[in-house]
Amino acid sequence: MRITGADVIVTSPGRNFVTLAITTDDGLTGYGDATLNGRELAVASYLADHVAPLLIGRDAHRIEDTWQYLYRGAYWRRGPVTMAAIAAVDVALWDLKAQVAGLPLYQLLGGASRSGIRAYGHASGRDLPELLDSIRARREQGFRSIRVQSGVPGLETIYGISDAADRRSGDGRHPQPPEEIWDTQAYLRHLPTVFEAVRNEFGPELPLLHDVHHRLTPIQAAKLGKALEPYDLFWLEDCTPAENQDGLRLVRRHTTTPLAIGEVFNSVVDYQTLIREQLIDYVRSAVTHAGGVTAMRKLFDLAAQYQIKSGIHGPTDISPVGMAAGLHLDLAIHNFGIQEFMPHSAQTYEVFPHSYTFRDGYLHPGETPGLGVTVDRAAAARFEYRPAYLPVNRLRDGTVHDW
Ligand code: GCO
Ligand code: MG
Repeated sequence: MRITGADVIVTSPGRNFVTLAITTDDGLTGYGDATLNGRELAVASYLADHVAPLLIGRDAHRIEDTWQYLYRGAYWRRGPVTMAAIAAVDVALWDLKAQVAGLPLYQLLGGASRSGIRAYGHASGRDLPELLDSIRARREQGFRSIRVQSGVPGLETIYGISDAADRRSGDGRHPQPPEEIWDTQAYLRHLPTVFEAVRNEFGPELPLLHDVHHRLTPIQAAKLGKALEPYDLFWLEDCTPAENQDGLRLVRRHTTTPLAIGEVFNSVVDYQTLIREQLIDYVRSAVTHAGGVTAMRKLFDLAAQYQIKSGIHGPTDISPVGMAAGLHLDLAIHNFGIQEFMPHSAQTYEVFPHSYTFRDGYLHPGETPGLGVTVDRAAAARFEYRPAYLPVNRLRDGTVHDW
C-alpha cells in the first residue's frame, strides 16, 4: 500500500482544525489531527511544506519506521509543532492499517480491555449558584465525573469559566489574545470553599476534578493540594508549570491529592522524572500533540510500570479525529484512568462524521474499521480559517503570568 497523496485540510466549523488526509494507491484515505490551538498554521505549513513531500511513494504500512524517519530524520527534535505534525501522520497511518484489516483500531492495539471509557465533563460558574447549575446540567447529560472550575471574587474573567470571555467577543474566536487579570492569593483563599459547597450539595461519591492551569508555584500548589484533601478530588491538574519536573517533588511531599500533568507536553522525555519518581498519578498528553498512537503507547507502557494511569486531554480544540484516536487507546490499554470529553458543536460534527458514542457517562469508539472518523470535504470548505488566540494572564501589577 503506497502513499499517493497527503493533503492538509484547514477548516473552522466554530473553531479551527487542521487535519491530514493520507491517500493510498488502494484508494483508501486515513486521517490524522494536527490541531495546535492558536498556532494552527505553523503545523499546516510543517506538514504541507516539509512532511507531505517525504510521504509520497512510502509504504503506508511502515508506521514505526515512518515515525522514526520523521522524528530522527528532521534532526530538530520534539516541540509542539513537530510532534503535532508527526502525530497526524502516525494516526492517519494507523487509520489506514485498521481499515485494511477491516477492524476498528482498538483491535490492532490489543483489543478491548474494558466495555466503556469513563469520561469527565466540564462544569463552571462565575459564582456558586451558576456552578451548581452547571454541575447539574452535566449530570443530566450523562456525565458521572465532573471537572469543577469557579470564578474568584474580585477577578473579572478567568479562562474556562462559563465562557465569560467568549460572551464578550461573540463566538469566542479572538483575533488578538484577550488579557485576563490573575490573583493567586484570592484564588487560594476561595477555591477550598467552592469544593466544600460542591461536596455538601452532591455528596461524597461524585468524582470531582480541578484544573489549576499551571498558575501556581510548587509551594502554592502544595498548599492547595493539602487544603483540598478533605474534598477527595479525583485529580488536581497542572498545579504548577511542569517543565520544572523537579518542582513536583515538593508538591508531592506535602499532599496526597492525586496529580495529573502533561497536556502541554509533547514527548515521553518530558515525563521522565515525573514518572520514574512517581510524582504524578495521571499522564495528560493528547494523541494530537504528543506524536500519535505510536508515541502514546510507549508513554502509557512506561507509566504502567509505576501504576500511573492515563487521562488523555480531550478539550474541543482536539478534533473528532484526535478524539477518536484517544478513544481507541483508552479502550485497549490496561492502565486507563479517565478521558476528558467535551462534546463538539453541531457544525464540527457536520465536518467530521464519526462512529464514537457517549452514553451514560461512557464513551466508545464504535466498530467502524479504522478510526471511525472521516472528513466531509465539502462541509469543511464552507468554514474558512480565522485566526483565533488563547488569552494571556497578567498579575494585578501587569506582570505576565502562567495560565
Ligand atoms: C483542559 C485544558 C484546555 C486547554 C486548551 C488549550 O484541561 O481541557 O486545560 O482547556 O486550555 O486545550 O488549547
Ligand atoms: Mg487542562
